[in-house]
Amino acid sequence: MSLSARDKAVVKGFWSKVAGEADVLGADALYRMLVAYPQTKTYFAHWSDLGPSSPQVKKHGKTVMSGVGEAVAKIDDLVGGLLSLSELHAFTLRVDPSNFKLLAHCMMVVFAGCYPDDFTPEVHMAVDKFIQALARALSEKYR
Ligand code: HNI
Repeated sequence: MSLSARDKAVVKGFWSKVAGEADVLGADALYRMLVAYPQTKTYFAHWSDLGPSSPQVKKHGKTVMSGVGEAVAKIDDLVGGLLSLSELHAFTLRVDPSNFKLLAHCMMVVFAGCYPDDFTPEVHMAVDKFIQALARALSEKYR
């Protein structure tokens, strides 16, 4: 399921609206993932605090969203653009790729909750396609 030119334009338009809030959105999505899918906490066992106001969750939420912003910029070649990030998750961090879908879902929930007017069904579809493509690109180096 590749992104059409229209999908890409919709994703870029939505991202330009939310990018200013990306740090908070990322922390929200990350915290939601840790609570709703507690098995994901295993990767962050070295953090002292996994709560909603944890500085580590906030900082990492920002980091993850900078990765998403980078992916928006590289939307025409997600696999190439995210290769080193994929290598990092596959070989160094050893994150099971099924977790990418869990975080992607949490991002969708946060987008919908924070931007009920902008997150129309059309935006939902395009952003979902994009974020699934991002998850696939991140899984690229696993085999
Ligand atoms: Ni992820 C580090 C981006 C999903 C666990 N992750 C990063 C970094 C970026 C990033 C950027 C920092 C890289 C660096 O230091 O060079 N991660 C992303 C993106 C997604 C994602 C864009 C999906 C949308 N990561 C996940 C998931 C998990 C995950 C689903 C586990 C459940 N990531 C990690 C861990 C680190 C990490 C663990 C290292 C964090 C640390 O500081 O210890």
